[in-house]
Amino acid sequence: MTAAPTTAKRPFHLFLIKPSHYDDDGYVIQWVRSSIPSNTLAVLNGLALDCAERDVLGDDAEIRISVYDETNTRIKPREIIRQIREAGGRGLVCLVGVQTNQFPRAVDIARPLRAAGVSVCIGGFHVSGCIAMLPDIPPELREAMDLGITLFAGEVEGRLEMLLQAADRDGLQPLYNFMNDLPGLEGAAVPYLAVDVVRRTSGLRTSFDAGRGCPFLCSFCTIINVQGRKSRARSPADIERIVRENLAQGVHNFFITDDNLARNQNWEAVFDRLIKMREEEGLHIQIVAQVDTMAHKIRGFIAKAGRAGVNRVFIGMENINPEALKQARKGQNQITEYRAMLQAWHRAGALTYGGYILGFPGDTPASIERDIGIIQRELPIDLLEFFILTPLPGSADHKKLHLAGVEMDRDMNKYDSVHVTTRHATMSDEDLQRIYHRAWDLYYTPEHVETVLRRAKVRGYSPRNMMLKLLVFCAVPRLEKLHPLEGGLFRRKYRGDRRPGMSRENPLTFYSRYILEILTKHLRFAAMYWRYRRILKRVEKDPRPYTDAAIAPVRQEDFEELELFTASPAAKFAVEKLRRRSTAGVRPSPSTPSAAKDAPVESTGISAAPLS
Ligand code: B12
Ligand code: SF4
Repeated sequence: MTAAPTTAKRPFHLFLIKPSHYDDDGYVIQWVRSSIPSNTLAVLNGLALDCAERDVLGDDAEIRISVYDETNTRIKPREIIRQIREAGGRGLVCLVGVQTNQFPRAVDIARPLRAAGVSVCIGGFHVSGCIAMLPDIPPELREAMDLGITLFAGEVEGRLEMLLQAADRDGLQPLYNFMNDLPGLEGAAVPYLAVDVVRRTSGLRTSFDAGRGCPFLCSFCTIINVQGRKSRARSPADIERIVRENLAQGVHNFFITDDNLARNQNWEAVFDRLIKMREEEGLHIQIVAQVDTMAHKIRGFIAKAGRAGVNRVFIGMENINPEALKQARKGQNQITEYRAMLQAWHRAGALTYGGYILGFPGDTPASIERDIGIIQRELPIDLLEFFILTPLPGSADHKKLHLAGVEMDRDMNKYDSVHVTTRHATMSDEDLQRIYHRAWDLYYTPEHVETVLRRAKVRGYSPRNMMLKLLVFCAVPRLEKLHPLEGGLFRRKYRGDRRPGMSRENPLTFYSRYILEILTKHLRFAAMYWRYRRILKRVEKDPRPYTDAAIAPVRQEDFEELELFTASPAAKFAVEKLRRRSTAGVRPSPSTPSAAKDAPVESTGISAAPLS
């Protein structure tokens, strides 16, 4: 992974490391193969390659770049120190894309490096989010600066050159703050990971961000406060270049990491290019994308997405209770649109993943259980992923609690959306944590797995493919107590890589437990696979036609008949409001930021007309 030295120039070692975080036992979450490559790593690598090509440290210097993702590679600080010292050169270790939950681990990696005098810089959402939203620098950032770590807030496009030059002359500042100056992305060096780095993840899939920024205002969201609400996009020509470069190295699968591709100002031009490449040149391109729940209202968006190769979409559904959505300032999510929206994605051939948040003020274990049942029966979502409502630094929610002095967990490692980090209005921490873990079991029951497979068969989606996706998605939370996005193939644990403050275990205890764990987890996985396979066989063999309330066409009567619209006063009110608006002929567009403030609704949800 280290670029081989080519000349006798003085070396400058640039290490780009994406840190992982600790599990509840204090071991680094690490796999032989992790699930998704880090896009931040791809972005930083693309920028670094560009700096190296332009000789930004002078003709006499050679920038040697090493790229590591800790979720699939063990980081050995001693080895980094040795490499820098042996080459007699200078160097910089960049800890990249550091989220809040990864900040403690990033500092632990940095500690021995700093003790050896190596320059270290940390950037990513934790630093940027805190600097953007908090009146003071929080203690963990201060502690990092006290260790001599440089913090970088903001985006590094157009700035890496300056940073490398400062590191080369030992002149790094403690804090760089570019939060008020978001760079344009047109013409910026494109994200790139060599295929040997991509191979360390499963599925040979790479990623790129086609753009940044989202117009909406969700209170739990960090993105709008870090990357802004205005769409900044890469040019369609750059996107084509990224895709072609990856096709040339045999990578055909892409995760477009835009939080909301539907609001990328260039979506249509980008899709048109991809459609041309697929339909005219016959290139094999498959895309996973993230979109909002009103994307089906953008004329042509879903149909073009399907033709461009989008075969999986993550949809921020968040909740089916309009009251919860309103509290979270997610008024653009209209439950009256959910069925039409999901059906539109299915018509385009895409598999749908719904993000679902637990822990809104009105939630109780009973209401969560009821709502999951309604989703199973009435919404044609394929995979559902659960998160605990978390005050992530960088979000309006976090700022509000911080300013009000409300207690939040001080251990940043826990801010991964699967741990409770602040008090809920009515549930105890234990109750919320319990119902969070139970939610996965409630949704992924054998009966519901069968239903999802039957629905897939009806629309011509491979039930086998669907079965495998369901299996992997529910195995990680069940077996590892981790979110599936943090999962991978074959868990690695190193006795010496335990969180400081937690004792190093006796080798006998550590290895015997590790082996036992591997055996039991694999046996449980095999049992799950066996059970799912039996369900698949049953579905495949069954010749009877199938339908249910979720996949039936959207009708006027749904509003009276489906629990989705009658289970709570807020749901009934949402229908009432829609009727009033449609009678008045109001058609605000959800694609504009101002409309987002105002719970945008189009009137079509009330008719049975296809929506995209
Ligand atoms: C793709 C993605 C993922 C992918 C891959 C991770 C990755 N980094 O690529 C997957 C699916 C695995 C993932 C998982 C999770 N994610 Co995620 N993810 C994203 C997403 C959508 C895009 C990341 C990205 O590529 N951004 C574009 C890059 C270029 O931006 P960037 O990271 O900020 O980097 C720029 C600057 O910060 C700076 N910079 C960054 N690092 C460095 C380092 C140095 C030295 C310097 C100088 C500059 C610098 O320069 C970069 C270029 O301008 C973001 C949201 C977002 N819009 O960023 C959420 C986000 C980062 N994820 C988040 C979270 C919480 C998670 C999860 C815990 C699950 C969850 N609850 O969503 C897991 C954690 C698992 C893990 N091991 O990472 C949060 C983090 C918030 C926070 N305060 O911690 C975000 C912001 C979304 C949110 N919910 O608010 N995620
Ligand atoms: S839709 Fe909401 S949660 Fe999603 S990126 Fe936009 S503001 Fe954030």
